Amino acid sequence: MRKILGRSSSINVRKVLWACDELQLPYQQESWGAGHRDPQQPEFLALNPNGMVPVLQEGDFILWESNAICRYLANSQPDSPLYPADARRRADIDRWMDWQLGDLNSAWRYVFNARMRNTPPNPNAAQLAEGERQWNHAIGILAQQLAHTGAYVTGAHFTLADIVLGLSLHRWMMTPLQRPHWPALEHYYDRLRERPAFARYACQQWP
Ligand SMILES: N[C@@H](CCC(=O)N[C@@H](CS)C(=O)NCC(=O)O)C(=O)O
Repeated sequence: MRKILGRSSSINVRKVLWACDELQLPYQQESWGAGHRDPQQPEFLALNPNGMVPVLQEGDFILWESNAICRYLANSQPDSPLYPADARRRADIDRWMDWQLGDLNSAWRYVFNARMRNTPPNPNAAQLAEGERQWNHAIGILAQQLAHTGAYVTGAHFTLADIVLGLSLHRWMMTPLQRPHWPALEHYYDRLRERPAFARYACQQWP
């Protein structure tokens, strides 16, 4: 049986749960990570030396890195609309997924941790302002892309890129900050909210 190790409060675990949901793939979940089982235990480190969630386990096949897991799951179905086989469409989806992990993720850290996790408890005002500028700048790039496609991140269809960026956008929407008004981005967020899976993995409780 496919097993997903990780707590549902983790944005990276929720990417994988949402992908399973869209792909209708059954799984068992074991809650590891902050507030649950400690991923620094040797038993978990043997699966992922980073001590991070999520981890996918299918028999003796082990995979960590949330976006790689999402791709692997989509690949279990030939030519899934979430991750079409065409090389250029795939490269476009990969590009936005890599951008989410490599660029967007580093832009939200200071502001989100300060405002939503109280870490640090007395944040530096200049760092907060700079963090907010960087986060808004990155989301502005997504907004520009959505104004261009008029629908989803890579075009007319919902793909894996919308799962990973949809959760990131939800985090930005839920965090107290000065948000510029970008109509295409707001329409996109409304479109995502119509999906039943969005309500399960990007709800109020989990920014
Ligand atoms: N690049 C990794 C990052 C994983 C990550 O940062 N996981 C966080 C939760 S979102 C974690 O394991 N935190 C430690 C914990 O919960 O104990 C991925 O995308 O899978």
